[in-house]
Amino acid sequence: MSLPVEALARYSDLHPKLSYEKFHYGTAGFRMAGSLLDSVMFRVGVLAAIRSKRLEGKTIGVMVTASHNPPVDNGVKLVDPRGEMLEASWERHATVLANTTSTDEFIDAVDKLVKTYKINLDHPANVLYARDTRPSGVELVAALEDGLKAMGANGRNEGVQTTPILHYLVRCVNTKGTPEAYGEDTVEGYIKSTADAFKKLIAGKPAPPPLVVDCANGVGYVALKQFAEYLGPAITFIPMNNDLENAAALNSDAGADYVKTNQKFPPSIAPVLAPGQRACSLDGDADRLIYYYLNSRKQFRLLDGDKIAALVAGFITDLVKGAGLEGQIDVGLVQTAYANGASTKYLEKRLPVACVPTGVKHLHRAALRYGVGVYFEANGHGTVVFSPATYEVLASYQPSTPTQATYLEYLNLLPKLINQTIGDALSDMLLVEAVLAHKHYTALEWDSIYIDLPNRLLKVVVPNRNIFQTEDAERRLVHPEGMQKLIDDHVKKFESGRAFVRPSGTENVVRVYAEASDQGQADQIALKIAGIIYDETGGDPFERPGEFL
Ligand code: G16
Repeated sequence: MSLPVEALARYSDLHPKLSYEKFHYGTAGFRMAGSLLDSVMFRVGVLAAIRSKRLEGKTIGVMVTASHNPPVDNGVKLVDPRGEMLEASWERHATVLANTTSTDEFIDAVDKLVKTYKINLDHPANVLYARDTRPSGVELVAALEDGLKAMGANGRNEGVQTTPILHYLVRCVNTKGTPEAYGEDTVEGYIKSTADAFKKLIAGKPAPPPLVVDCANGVGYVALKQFAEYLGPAITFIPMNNDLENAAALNSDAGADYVKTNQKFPPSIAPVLAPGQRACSLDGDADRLIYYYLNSRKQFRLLDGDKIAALVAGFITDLVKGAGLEGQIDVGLVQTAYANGASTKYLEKRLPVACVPTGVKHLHRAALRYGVGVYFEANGHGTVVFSPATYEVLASYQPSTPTQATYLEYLNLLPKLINQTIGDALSDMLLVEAVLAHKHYTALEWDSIYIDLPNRLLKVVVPNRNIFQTEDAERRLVHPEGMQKLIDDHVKKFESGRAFVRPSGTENVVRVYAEASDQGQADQIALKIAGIIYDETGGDPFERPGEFL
């Protein structure tokens, strides 16, 4: 079969590129105002089909979401056959195709891609896709489908789903009938197997107290309802921010990003929490999870991705030791520069810790190097991955005592509870609740594992964020020249001061992170650096004047 040039041209003409727009496949795919993405979606459809053919018909996933971004934004990312993020080298191809300026140029670029990889177009193309609750998703999915039609690809539309469910389904479809079969390739199958593993893991433990879940007015609420059905009395949820009718409500004064960035309760949650009661927030596509609670002094306390990582890594390390598998299974942790310095200090004393650039794909890759790799970004993205060697050890190990056998049983349940393709806020939430039940921890006890250094996160709108280039896992700037020295000179004036600047991959801003021994100092560092960026680039230090973001 040759490239279907006529169909490509016909469909491509229906989705012309806006001449002024520059697209970039960033941290989490393409992401910007939904109204600008029509041509991108069509081209992503074509690219997904080509990638599938390249992989001899393996199913490729496409998720239409802008996650934590405001409701007017939308986005799209591709998922590789194992449910992981698109291979890095193909991100460049996505960017190239999205930026071709005419149908002819687009078809030439597609042709070049096919020839470069010597892709046999006779292979079938299979693409599984879903979208979040954003209204713009409807038309964008239609554009994506035109891309699939142009290539004669088979599409499987999963409708409105969370991002982690899409990733899971892709892996299940591709491993079906193989020794690596990951599970039943249905949403129901996923929910049921995850819920079953949770119920087994907490059998005999005190039932967790009712949990307030902020659904960010997004698709996470749909999945939470499904989970609740299968979990029955094992755990009770109090869903909040579950308005799916009002599109403008998505992520508005709600959700994991709101809580983490503002370091405060979503306004709707504060009045319903009793002191000590835990609550958690999902984000717009339910792949981030942040916990928090009200302490006895009626203050907000954050339990972010770092605290989740410490809790989970500690639990797994205990299980490995308890089962007598120390030395046979190595547990490691992966963080980014955003990890609170206190968490890194605490964790480094207990297990190997790696630091990588922001973006799930980087953390995931690094975590695969361990027997059990735990990774969490401070913003609540994360999961645990088990290596093939670990699966083998768990399957063949003969425990010597009943206690070891019990720990082994718990270890064997974890891979069934955890979505290993990408972090799922909901399965992560069940994991946290199971660990807390095992450890008999209250929110306060969990919080006390280590004490966070006060910190501040700001965003600065700059004329061109692409001039910001980093090194050392984004901890230092190499460009604009001289800016890192200005930052260093300022930060060294503060005890325990640490700060870094990096361009966002999902928003048109530069992010500033600062931490120090007290909040006033962390704020001072962050503000000063925002000022430096402003002076050097002519940026706007605040997206909304006077407010920390
Ligand atoms: C995406 C990525 C995350 C990243 C976040 C913020 O999350 O998947 O790994 O931490 O963007 O990235 P940046 O600081 O580059 O904007 P999400 O939840 O928005 O898809």
